[in-house]
Amino acid sequence: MTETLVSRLESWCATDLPAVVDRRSSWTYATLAARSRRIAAHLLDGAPDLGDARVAFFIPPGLDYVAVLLGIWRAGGIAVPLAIAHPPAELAFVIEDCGASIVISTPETAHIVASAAAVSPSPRSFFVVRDGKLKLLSRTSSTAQHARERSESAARRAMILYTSGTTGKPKGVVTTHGNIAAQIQSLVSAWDWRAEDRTLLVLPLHHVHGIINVLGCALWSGATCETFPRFDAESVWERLSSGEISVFTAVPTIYYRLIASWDAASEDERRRRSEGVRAIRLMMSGSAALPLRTLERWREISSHVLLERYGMTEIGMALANPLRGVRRPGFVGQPLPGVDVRLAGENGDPVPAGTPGELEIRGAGVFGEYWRRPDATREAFRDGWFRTGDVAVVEDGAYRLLGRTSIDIIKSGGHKISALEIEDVLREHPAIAECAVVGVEDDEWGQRVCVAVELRPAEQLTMADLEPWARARLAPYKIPREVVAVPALPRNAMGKVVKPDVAVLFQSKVSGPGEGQRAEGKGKGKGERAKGRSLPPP
Ligand code: MLC
Ligand code: AMP
Repeated sequence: MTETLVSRLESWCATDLPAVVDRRSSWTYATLAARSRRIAAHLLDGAPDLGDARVAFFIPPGLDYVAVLLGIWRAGGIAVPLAIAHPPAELAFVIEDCGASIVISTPETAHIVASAAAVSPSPRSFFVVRDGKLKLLSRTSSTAQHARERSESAARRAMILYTSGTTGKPKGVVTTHGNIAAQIQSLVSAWDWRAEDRTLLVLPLHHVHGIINVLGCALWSGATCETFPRFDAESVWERLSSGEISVFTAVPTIYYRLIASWDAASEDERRRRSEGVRAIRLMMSGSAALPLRTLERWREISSHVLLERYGMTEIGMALANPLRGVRRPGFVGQPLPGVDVRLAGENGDPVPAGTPGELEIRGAGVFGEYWRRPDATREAFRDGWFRTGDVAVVEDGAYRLLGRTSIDIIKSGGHKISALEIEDVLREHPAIAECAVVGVEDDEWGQRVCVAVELRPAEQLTMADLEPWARARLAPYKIPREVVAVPALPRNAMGKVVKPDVAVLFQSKVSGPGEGQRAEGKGKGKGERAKGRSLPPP
């Protein structure tokens, strides 16, 4: 029988190894397993199986998150982790789209989730969790409606993660227990995870980077996962330099922040940090392109050459620089174990070496479907290969990413963002007649979200006006950091907005007053801020 994360967890229960460390305590594998069993029993309420019921949960990283995740799987449910940073409007979309019949939060966050869940009239049960104990707050449906044989078999759906695409609203990526096991096993083998490892989780737990690369690999291996409620450079440095951490992975923005914190520290403190961090055996970066400058500064500070790898919500990880051997700056290495990779041209045929093509992926870790989106699922595959939408080239045997096929996909702080989704929301603003959202290169964030707007007659719009309005509707990382008003958006002969020309508005110097109004957001990290200008009407 194929192993799953739950069966692996059982195998560590006989040890007294710590599985999860959070702000409250250190919890052994045996305790974690016991808590997850109790949660499963509570969710089942006497029924044999949850029958693939979707269980959405809004829990910060820590024991309760992990126990709930495993409890859902033990009970035969599909886990849908909600993003802690999201406003109720975005949470409501996910809860509704996945058709969650059970929602779980902490007592402290119950009001946020309750207001999100209340938006839809669908019947559901609402629990809060504390120290591995569930308490029912309200129930308008029977939890276990479709009872059937209980199992965590490889083919069974396990998790739905929401990801932005080119179609506006996020889509639910469904992975099975088998997909998750394959994604984790590939990394455990490539990066030599073992029970003696101790990792630091500073990433959010609604993305594969945090769930698979950190938590999943640690639990699979009997290692220890120290969780942080959220990223904070000073406390992360404290742990990284403690000599107790062996594996660390993060997005480039986090390394940027750690470098800024090191730069701001006293000379003694810098020395202490630099010496302490050397004890780590493996430091990795991914989810967005690692700028050369960040890689080099980190090498000077820590003596580590960051291992850069490439992945995606739909596939887990696909390409990586080697654990041992030369890590080439600017490259994402070679296929990970169990992953087939090819580069395809527009007609779908593989391209010759040295020619750029779209990255396509095959393997046991690749997801099977977008939740209730058969058309989107069909379009995502070509001859059994998953089309990533990323363009790459192979040079001297290693892959180098060149960009994306869609300009409407933005990566900011490691989060994938759909420009179209933001535009749909912004068009609801009373001052905005039309808008175009673009990602503009940024040292700290990779890309920052910017918007050009055509205003309604006699309207004005500054970032100060837009920010609070957007904050109520969009996750913080989707909020535009700069807005520029133009008489007319640049369009081609077909009337389609020309996004590269929009991006230029934010990269060029101010060309004079009266050509458009602009206001900058509070985004940090760009030494030389671009000044905007207006385009003349076409
Ligand atoms: C937040 N801010 C931003 C921003 N996000 N500014 C510009 N662009 C953005 N994207 C601003 C806020 O408004 C706020 O400003 C300040 O930064 C702090 O905000 P925050 O929400 O507290 O952010 P912070 O905690 O600092 O978050 C930064 C971060 C976070 C890098 C820790 O974004 C993060 O955890 N990113 C990782 C995402 C991830 O895990 N991706 C993996 C996807 S999976 P002010 O002025 O109010 O202070 C994947 C596959 C793969 O990609 O390959 O791994
Ligand atoms: P997500 O959909 O959030 O899982 O993000 C996946 C996307 O992140 C990929 O399609 C890439 O565009 C991007 N990505 C991941 N790793 C890297 C990397 N090392 N370099 C550049 N882009 C990356």
